[in-house]
Amino acid sequence: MLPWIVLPTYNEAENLALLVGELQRIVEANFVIVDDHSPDGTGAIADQLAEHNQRMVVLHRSGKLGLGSAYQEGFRLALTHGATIVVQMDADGSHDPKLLPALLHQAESHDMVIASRYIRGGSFPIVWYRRWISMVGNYYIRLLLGWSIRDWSTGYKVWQGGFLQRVMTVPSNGVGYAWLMEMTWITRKLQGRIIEVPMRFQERRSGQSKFSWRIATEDILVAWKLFWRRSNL
Ligand SMILES: Nc1nc2c(ncn2[C@@H]2O[C@H](COP(=O)(O)OP(=O)(O)O)[C@@H](O)[C@H]2O)c(=O)[nH]1
Ligand SMILES: [Mg+2]
Repeated sequence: MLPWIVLPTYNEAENLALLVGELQRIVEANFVIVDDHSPDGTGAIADQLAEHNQRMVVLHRSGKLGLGSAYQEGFRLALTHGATIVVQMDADGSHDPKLLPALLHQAESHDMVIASRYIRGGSFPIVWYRRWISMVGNYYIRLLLGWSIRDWSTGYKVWQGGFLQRVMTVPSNGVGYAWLMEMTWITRKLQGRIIEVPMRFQERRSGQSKFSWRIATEDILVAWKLFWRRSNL
């Protein structure tokens, strides 16, 4: 069974085709692109790509509904098709496709594989204030939710389909980036087998980040909610 790669997009017109091309050279896979009616026409580019690839499905949503909710829809679709391995990655070129074979290899013996910026060998060479926000934010999440995970907020992960199905049945709070951390928290509570693999994060290839203070606030609030939930799933 081929892996399913889920790519959420919002204004990634200049990045999407390049990324899909790179991925196709590296792995044979099914694709789900979840586009939130990007004003820059990313949705139409996704449709063109899908015309030439029978293994690609494009989900068009009515508007910008959040990164976490885009992943949830993409994951559900992949799982409905019986996915045994599901890949989660950004569509802006920050997550290196060349790392994917190593992540897939680890997914043979783990339920969730984290591409991690914060273990030895990982790095995060982006503009200083974003690096600072991520490092401080991640430190704060580790204080609340646990030291055993080094990178709580990465968006590059590989899941075993059966385990992901279980994780998806647990109610979650986050609809934005906070959901990334929440999935890791649920995985730990379900005693999933987790491994972190070092990743050299790259600056996005083109376009602008959708990160905002509203998203950061959601992260902080959800981290506290999870802290108070403790072991209650
Ligand atoms: N479908 C969808 N994709 C999103 C949304 N917000 C961000 N993305 C995508 O999620 C990925 C990560 O977003 P990005 O702006 O690069 O965040 P950053 O890496 O934290 O700066 C990119 O592929 C975005 O296009 C959203 O609301 N809906
Ligand atoms: Mg990015």
